[in-house]
Amino acid sequence: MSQNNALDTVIKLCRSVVSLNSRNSISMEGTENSNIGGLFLGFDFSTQQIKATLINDRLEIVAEFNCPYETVAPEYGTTGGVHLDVKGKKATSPVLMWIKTFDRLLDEMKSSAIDLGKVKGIGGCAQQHGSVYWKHGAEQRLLNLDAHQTLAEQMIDAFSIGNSPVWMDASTSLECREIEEFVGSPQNLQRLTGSRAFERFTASQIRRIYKEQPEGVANTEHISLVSSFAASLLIGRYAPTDYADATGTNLFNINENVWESSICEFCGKGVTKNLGALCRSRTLLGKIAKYYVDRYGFAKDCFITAFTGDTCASLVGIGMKDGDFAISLGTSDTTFVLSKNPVFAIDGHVLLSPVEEDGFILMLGFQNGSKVREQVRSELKCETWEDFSKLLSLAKKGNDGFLGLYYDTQEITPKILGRFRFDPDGKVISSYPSAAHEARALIEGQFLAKKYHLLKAGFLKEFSCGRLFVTGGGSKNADILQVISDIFQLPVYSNDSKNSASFGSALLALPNFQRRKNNAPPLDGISTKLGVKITVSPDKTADKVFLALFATAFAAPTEENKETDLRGSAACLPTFGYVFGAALGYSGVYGAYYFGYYGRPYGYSYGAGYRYW
Ligand code: XUL
Repeated sequence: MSQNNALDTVIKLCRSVVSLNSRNSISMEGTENSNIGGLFLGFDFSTQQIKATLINDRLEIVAEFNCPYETVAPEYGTTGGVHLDVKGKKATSPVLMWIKTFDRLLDEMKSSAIDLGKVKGIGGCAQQHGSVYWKHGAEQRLLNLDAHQTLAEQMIDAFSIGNSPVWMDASTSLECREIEEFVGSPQNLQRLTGSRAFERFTASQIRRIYKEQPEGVANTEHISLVSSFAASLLIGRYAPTDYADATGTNLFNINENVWESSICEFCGKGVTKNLGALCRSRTLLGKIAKYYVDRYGFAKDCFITAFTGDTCASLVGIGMKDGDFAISLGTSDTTFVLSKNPVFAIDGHVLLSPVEEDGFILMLGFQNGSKVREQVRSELKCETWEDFSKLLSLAKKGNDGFLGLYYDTQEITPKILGRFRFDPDGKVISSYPSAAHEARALIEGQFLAKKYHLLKAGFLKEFSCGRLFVTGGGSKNADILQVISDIFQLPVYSNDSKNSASFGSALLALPNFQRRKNNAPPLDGISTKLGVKITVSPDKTADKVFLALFATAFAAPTEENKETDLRGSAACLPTFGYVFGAALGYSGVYGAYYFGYYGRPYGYSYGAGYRYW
């Protein structure tokens, strides 16, 4: 596609989103005439695109924009914004591609009917864990941005590492082990930073870059996360990293709220200094840089709130409260629970909440989310999700016992790669009796696995009283929501918007959401504002079917299969077959689970009457 065609596409895309919202909420003309007290803007620098949501002070969405990197900046040759070397497990994104796309998004906003001078505050979020390496002298450039040039033109030579590692990277297992050894054990690291070492987390990425790219490192004056990088562009100087996103690095001491300098320095000499300042989530960073006032017509007293991780912003965007739990269906899928208690499950993450200062997010990440769903959909020759849904409906709930686990790129939870199809006896098969079985095997497998890992992490009891939210692009598919509702046996709350992260970011720019001492943001009513409601309810008769399938899939290893029982973290897969009979019995009232981590099994049992099993 030529650049001009690409630009046209983006313009059409952006315009159509604006006009769509004009019809659905408040028209652009309406905005001009309705004496609105001000507008608030939220950005989401996500994996495949930058999104922006503009709201008014009644929390109504005025406009949404969406610029995909691949379309705006095809010359970088990414797939969905990422250079993915599946074999080497490396995943990076060009920093300048992000900046060029941001330039384009701002141009689009300026050429729409929106008066950017009315924007009173800007908040933002980004994909978590990625890191950006600024070259010596880069902050000077930020301080002296020239309104006659694009950001990309001015920042062309501002990065010491041109390709930033992103959260999809799985290539740093060695560095993860080194970091865990350095602090004594995975458990020690988790107690200190909220997570054991994960490949996608920033610490192991920095350590590898410091080993492999010494020249780039010598030229580095500052390291940002993607969120603080984006905020830096807007305030025209290095922005601090907010606590919530910092908890996704393995570098932040969650007990003392400081960079853990021992780990930082183990990853690379001078890293503590290069990471710079931290701030509490929702802190007001200061005014927008003059560049945006002169070039785009923003008001000079437009304020920027600290940017955060996308998970953190989206939980604000759907109004989640303590005890609630969410499944976010995006490029990756994530599950997260808001809790007042940190639960240190070895495969899970404890992040600091951006909402309440004494709150935590208990999170599990699943790398193979919508990309795999899209891939299988296209393999099954379904042009649309409606076609896929039709296929799904041709197979019964429980899929006659057929199940599949599809990990096209190395999975995070558990650490595994490959596609695994099972027949009702648990035998590995290469294909299913029908396309409908394949569609259902994929979707049921994805959510049964999530439930298993949430249980294993001990997060389930945390949300048993809360609401189950499903967000992200995939949440628009009612049939997928029904599978989730049936598997979890809970009503599902969702809404029509795919953009809870950028909406949440816009909320964070509102004065009463920003941090003032240790206030909590007023989340009451947010769910309703965003149209979040119960969209599907569980089919109670499906409970039994899924109990059986679940127990079959994730039953205890036996003497015969324990060598190949892959459910633990190091290598994990459900093993079927050997236990089929026992599983059906198990699915009644009593049960005992045994699962291993690093080859050390431990027991977990549920008694009679336990709600889920
Ligand atoms: C969360 C994670 C992903 C990215 C994607 O830990 O790795 O959800 O934040 O945006």
